[in-house]
Amino acid sequence: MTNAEAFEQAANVLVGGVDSPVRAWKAVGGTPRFFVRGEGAYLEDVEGRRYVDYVCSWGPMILGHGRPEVVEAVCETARKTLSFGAPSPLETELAERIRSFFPTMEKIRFVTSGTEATMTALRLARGTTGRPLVVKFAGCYHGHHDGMLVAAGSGALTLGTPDSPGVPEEVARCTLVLPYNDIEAVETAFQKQGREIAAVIVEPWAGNMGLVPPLPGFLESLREITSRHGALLVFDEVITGFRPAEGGVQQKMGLTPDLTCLGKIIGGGLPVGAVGGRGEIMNHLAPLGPVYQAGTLAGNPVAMASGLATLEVLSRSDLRRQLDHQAAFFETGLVETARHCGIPLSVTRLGSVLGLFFSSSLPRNLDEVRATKANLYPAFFHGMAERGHLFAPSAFEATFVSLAHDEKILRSTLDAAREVFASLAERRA
Ligand code: KE4
Repeated sequence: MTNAEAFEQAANVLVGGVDSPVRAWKAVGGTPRFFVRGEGAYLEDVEGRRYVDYVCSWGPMILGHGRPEVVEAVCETARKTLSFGAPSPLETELAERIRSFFPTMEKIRFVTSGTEATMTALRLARGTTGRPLVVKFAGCYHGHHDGMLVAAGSGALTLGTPDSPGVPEEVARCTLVLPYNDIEAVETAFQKQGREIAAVIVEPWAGNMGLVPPLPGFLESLREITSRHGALLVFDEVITGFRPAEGGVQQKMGLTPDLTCLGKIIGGGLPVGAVGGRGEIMNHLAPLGPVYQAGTLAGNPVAMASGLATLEVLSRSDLRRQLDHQAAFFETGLVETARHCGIPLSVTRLGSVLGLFFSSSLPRNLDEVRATKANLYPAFFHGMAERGHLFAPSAFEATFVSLAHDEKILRSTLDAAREVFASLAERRA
């Protein structure tokens, strides 16, 4: 079977042939690859072709595919149960492990996706403050629940408008969308509507428009403003959790959000999300409090075992140092290779997650990301894919390096990048 045949057959029953839109390659064109096996840094498609994988399932596969400790933990647990629908010590064990790295997550609730984690966090914020509005930032993605599928209103300070059919105006109007890194806009919003704002939700490093770092003082100011106005600060660390350090950005920068959302890595590839924070907030959740939330497979034992095994391997300092060293090597190599070929490329890096921008300067918000030469990205993507190196099928996603991406593999990718950058330079000449 070819990828084209697999795609045609899939599209006959799955909407767009996929179960998540970005996988359809619409942003870069071409036929998405259908995979049958992952091994270390590699994926193998239905045609038997192998690719070095820089998507890593959008973050969870930080150890690479098929890491023995994780597979063994999953198999051992699956032999006992696939799901209880009742409490198991594994949930407590993973929650305690997470709290040891994220002390701000005094109490935790597991869910089965990052979307559910942020949805629960914002319901909690509204439920505990009694306020209707939340603030998010353009270019940040917090999952697909209605209140987050909102575009900035006509003026930056007007209430949101739906960013997808099916999102009621009334819901969208409860979300204020501001420019990332624009603390003045946040200050003004709170001066005008502070009494109505329940929370500010932010990706502390924005991983859904490439990877855009916070400007110095941005996160600290968010903390000060929200505290001053009695609003909650929600860190969406679904991507950044365990990347720069085991305690995410909040540990790296010594910040204390009121609520934190995690996902991806804490499931090691199986469906897990988590929301956590001070007990005085979290205890508003059912069954202790009135804020309802539930889930059939929340805290699934096999997923818990996968997350525990993943975090155990990640806790080995020698391996974490190795991962960071590999990612730093890759970052430097990409910048130097592009410069050698005369291609404007800026790269950001947070531990082992990177952002690639075809621009000589680093963007600070969505408008500046859009102003980069993202039109070069599809040619880059396909040039690399043809050579067996698979990056995200969208310029607005991050690039992930796993523990399995050793220097030999990274060098092979840099060699391919040199050829692709050279061909891009020729086209531009
Ligand atoms: P999920 O519901 O997809 O597990 O998590 C939503 C989410 C929440 N917060 C952040 C910061 C996220 O990045 C995500 C999901 N990330 C995307 C890729 N950037 C998932 C990939 C996809 O949508 O197919």
